[in-house]
Amino acid sequence: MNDLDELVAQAGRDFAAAAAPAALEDAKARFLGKSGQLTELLKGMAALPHEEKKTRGAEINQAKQAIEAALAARRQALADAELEAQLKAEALDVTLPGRQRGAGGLHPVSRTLERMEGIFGSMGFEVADGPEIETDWMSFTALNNPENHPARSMQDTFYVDMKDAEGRWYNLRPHTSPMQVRYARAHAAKYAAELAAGQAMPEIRVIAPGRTYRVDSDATHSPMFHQCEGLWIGANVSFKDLKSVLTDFFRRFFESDDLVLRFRPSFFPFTEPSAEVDIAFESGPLKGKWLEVGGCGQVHPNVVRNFGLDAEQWIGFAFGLGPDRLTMLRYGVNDLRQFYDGDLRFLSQFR
Ligand code: FA5
Repeated sequence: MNDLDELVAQAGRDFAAAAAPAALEDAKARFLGKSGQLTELLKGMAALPHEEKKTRGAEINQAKQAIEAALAARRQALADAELEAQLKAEALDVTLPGRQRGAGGLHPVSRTLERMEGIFGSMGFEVADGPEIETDWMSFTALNNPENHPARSMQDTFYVDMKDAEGRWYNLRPHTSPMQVRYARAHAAKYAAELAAGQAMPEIRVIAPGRTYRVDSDATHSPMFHQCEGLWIGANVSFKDLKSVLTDFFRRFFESDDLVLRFRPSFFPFTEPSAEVDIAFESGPLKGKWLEVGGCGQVHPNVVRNFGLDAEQWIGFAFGLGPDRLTMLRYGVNDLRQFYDGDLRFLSQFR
């Protein structure tokens, strides 16, 4: 074996011994690099006599090609091995059962809201929607709250660091009652025109469900909760009508003709007389305990005037119900904050 054959054989062994691409490149440098063994042989040719140069040059070139071919083959082998290892590591087991895409469902409180809209809709109530950021005037003043009424205090209400053009602070509405004012004011001119044209006395029959906010947090209060406002006002809508609408609503909501409601005398600046409505839990850990589910009453004449309507002509009632609490009662849940914890183990029970 001449020196070149030996060199080619050595390169073959070194390349075979290289277990990773980096080691292979090191081995390549030892033969084909700037000071590699083959490169040195090529450099040494300069000293050879002219005749020898030809044959020796051809031999060295042949050896170089053989080394390059061995290098390319080893590179390919290493790349193939790496790919195979990767494929093995990421292998798909097609015999495994497929991952199911979990079916979503409506949030239990959304179900309650839909149910409420359905029942009130069947009683002829329209559904209105309005802003969650309100002015102090809409949330309080228009609803006959005296300037220093405690309901305006920071303890109840989240204020927003922003004033309207008239310098009134904005707040996250603490109840849906501003919607009474918004809805009535939006339609007052139309009603006045109808009356002026000699048409029959119109009426407002509307509910306004939506999110509300208060600085509150315990088992029956959350800082973000829902209310469903209701307003029925017209020629002579009485407190008796209020009681029968709410009784009918709750009996249908809970699918129970024997449901007992408790109307408790109460105070709201925007209604007179006013009441709070309680319902007892029929199941769950709080069975038999009363839970307040809403406030209601005959709309105060000052509020009717803020609607832009004639308080002598327009008489009726309003209510504000708590859909989160109705959901607690319906499913026997004892802490409404669970509705907003985002725990799918809890929420998926209501799918
Ligand atoms: C009011 O908010 C009045 N605007 C209701 C009203 C409307 C009265 C129209 C008269 C005429 P109250 O603060 O009681 O009233 O709230 C009404 C209902 O909202 C409560 O009965 C309760 O069911 C629910 N509620 C109040 N605060 C929370 C809270 N932090 N978390 C969950 N539900 C609440």
